[in-house]
Amino acid sequence: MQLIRYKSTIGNIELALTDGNRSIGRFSSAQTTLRDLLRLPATEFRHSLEEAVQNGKGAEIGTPLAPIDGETEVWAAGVTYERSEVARREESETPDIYSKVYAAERPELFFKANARRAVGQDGRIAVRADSSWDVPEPELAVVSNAYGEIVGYCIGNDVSSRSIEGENPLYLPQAKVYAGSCALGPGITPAWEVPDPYGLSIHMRIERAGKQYWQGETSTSELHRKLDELVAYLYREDEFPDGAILCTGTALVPDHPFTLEAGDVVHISIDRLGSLSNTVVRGKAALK
Ligand code: DO4
Ligand code: MG
Repeated sequence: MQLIRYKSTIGNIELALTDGNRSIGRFSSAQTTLRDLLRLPATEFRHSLEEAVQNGKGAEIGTPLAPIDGETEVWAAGVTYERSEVARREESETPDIYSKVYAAERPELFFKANARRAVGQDGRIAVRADSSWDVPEPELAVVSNAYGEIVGYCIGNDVSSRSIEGENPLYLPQAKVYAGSCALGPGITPAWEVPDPYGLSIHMRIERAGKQYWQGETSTSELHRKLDELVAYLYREDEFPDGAILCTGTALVPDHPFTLEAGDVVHISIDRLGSLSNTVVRGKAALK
């Protein structure tokens, strides 16, 4: 089951529960938002979804949207897989900060996006016009409510500039946060339907000019941190009244000289969470 946000044929933004493509549940109020649900404790969140399934199927699903609204924030963790630690050391003039943070008790967490910036299934993602080395980062994203409880999971793409990050780690916000840098989707799979989040395979395929150009696979079993520990650090000294979506780091980093190009299509799939596909454009003007 997935909690999907979509635009209906008459232009309303609605939520539905699906089994992939078909609606299998609807909320009693068409005005229910994800933010409303993320303000609930986990037990009530579950009850709302179960009640929506009891209400029976809803209207046909329209255009999919990113599963985020209101003031929910997207954050991301860095250097949580060995592959990421090695790749950052290779690209950086200050390699030891990456080995230190990989081993440290405190994780690296950074702000990534908000609802306005995130795109969903089939939305366009972007590489910066002023960057020369760009990659997608397929990540398991953890959805937590206002109380810091993990209520679901989705796929996240932490699209990043490696040339800007590699030049100086203080440029991280510019390498990570810009128009078109975040994709989420296809929907939110409830936490109780993912009994082992440390046993999910993650697959990424990049298509260029209609042909497969790069592909790789990994598993969340390689994750060097615990998901509840990452979420606990995020909520330690901050509040998220509309919940948060935390991308938990990448283990798939295409080797140099791979760089994303306009027209590439990035397909990410994660066990139990479905798949997320996005086409790449260069520069914010191309997103309009
Ligand atoms: O330290 C830079 C960010 C690393 C990152 O985004 C990742 O490991 O996924
Ligand atoms: Mg990342």
